[in-house]
Amino acid sequence: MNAPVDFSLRFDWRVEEIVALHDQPLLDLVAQANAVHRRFHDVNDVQKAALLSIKTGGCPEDCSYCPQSAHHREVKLDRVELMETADVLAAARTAREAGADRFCMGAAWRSAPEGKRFDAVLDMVRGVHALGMEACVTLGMINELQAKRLVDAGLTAYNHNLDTGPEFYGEIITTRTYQDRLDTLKAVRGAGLEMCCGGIIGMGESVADRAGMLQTLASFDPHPESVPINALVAVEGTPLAGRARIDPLDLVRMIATTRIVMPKSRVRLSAGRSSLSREAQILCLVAGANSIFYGEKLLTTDNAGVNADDALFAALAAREARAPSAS
Ligand code: SAM
Ligand code: DTB
Ligand code: SF4
Repeated sequence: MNAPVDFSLRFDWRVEEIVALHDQPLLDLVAQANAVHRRFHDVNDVQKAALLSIKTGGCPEDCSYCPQSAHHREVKLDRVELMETADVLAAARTAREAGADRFCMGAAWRSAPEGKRFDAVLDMVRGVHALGMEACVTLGMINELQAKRLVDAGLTAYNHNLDTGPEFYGEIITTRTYQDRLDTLKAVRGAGLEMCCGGIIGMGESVADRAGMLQTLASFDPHPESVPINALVAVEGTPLAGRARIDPLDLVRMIATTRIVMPKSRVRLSAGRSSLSREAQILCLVAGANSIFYGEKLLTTDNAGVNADDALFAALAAREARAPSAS
């Protein structure tokens, strides 16, 4: 017999409960996640979020997965200082024309700077907002005053990932703590911004670590409005370069579990999509993902590509009625 599906919004999930959900037979897990998804969302509404790196490389943090860390000198990456606002807005316009609903801007900073550069980011946010798109930024740590200024400029959401569970975190990043991340998230919520917060799988963490991250995320009341789930893109020159790609079905399990513990959130199938087949991506959508990064590039690495994505959306659409064939 199938277990009854729990549709309640809970903020008190225990790690063991999340592990048990995650590890159940795959078809039970996907069926539950899909039932929760249908209860809370229109399953045909898949958000397209465009992503642009507005300041690239040279970051003082030592995140092991990240090609933009200045600690990883072997990575082949050109540093680019903060882009001109006009160029950012031209990219936003192109993304809107291609069908993106949200425009996300990422900067390789440990924390958002004060002064001219922050003012420039505020201008970018104002411009994206004026285009009628949702605006999201990820600038590293911010305080509540900066968060409030971003709200006034028309920002929809702030992205700041926990990346992994609290116990594994120290294996991946040593230059800032889990608590630093939580403090920024508090500033984000305190200012009334939507919270975009998720993490990465495939860095060598256990299922309990993945569940630990979901438990922390699901303890926010309300839950983060969006939850990006990234599969590690193992970039040459980073300490995680040698890591094998995760099994796509591990991503399906992670997405399904995320959907069940945070029923109302937008779950974003994020980095790593370019190595998934069309069918694996569709399985992720069946398991509760309802947003993707759309565009040729993520921040510094290749994304799935607009042509492949247009084909993906075409495959998802209703089929035109066809005349019966003569043969
Ligand atoms: N510097 C800011 C910060 O860390 O908050 C913003 C940019 S940072 C690149 C945003 C997120 O991208 C990280 O928190 C991480 O989850 C994700 N990310 C970075 N490199 C990645 C990789 N190689 N594979 C998968 N996700 C990655
Ligand atoms: C998120 O969770 N994933 C995006 C976005 N938020 C900023 C970034 C993915 C980066 C992948 C590696 C790269 O392209 O540099
Ligand atoms: Fe810097 Fe963000 Fe990359 Fe960490 S993830 S090295 S903070 S750009």
